Amino acid sequence: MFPWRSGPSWPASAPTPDRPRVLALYKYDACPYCARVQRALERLPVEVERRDVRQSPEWRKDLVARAGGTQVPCLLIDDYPLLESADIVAWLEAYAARAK
Ligand SMILES: N[C@@H](CCC(=O)N[C@@H](CS)C(=O)NCC(=O)O)C(=O)O
Repeated sequence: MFPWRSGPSWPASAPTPDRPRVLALYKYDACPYCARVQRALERLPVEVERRDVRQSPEWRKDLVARAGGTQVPCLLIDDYPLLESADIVAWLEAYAARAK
């Protein structure tokens, strides 16, 4: 009836958050959208490797290769690059909830 209220907010092509995944966050500290994701990670019991694209040109190159651009934050879920901080936080919340 209200399709926009049902289902996840992230792209349907993203891996589902219902089982263990390998996670990495491409970010840099001056980015407010990255800070939003990092704040969520402070309260969620989720292990995420941090990959700072300003501290490491290698991680920046890796981000471009995987996501096709330099936008951060980008959450790598297994091999899938999820963009948009709101979608990333929603996905991480669902991922944290799966373990409960
Ligand atoms: N709507 C995006 C905005 C992300 C964004 O604008 N990130 C900036 C850094 S604060 C960025 O990556 N700019 C470089 C680029 O887009 O290539 C979100 O909420 O994640």
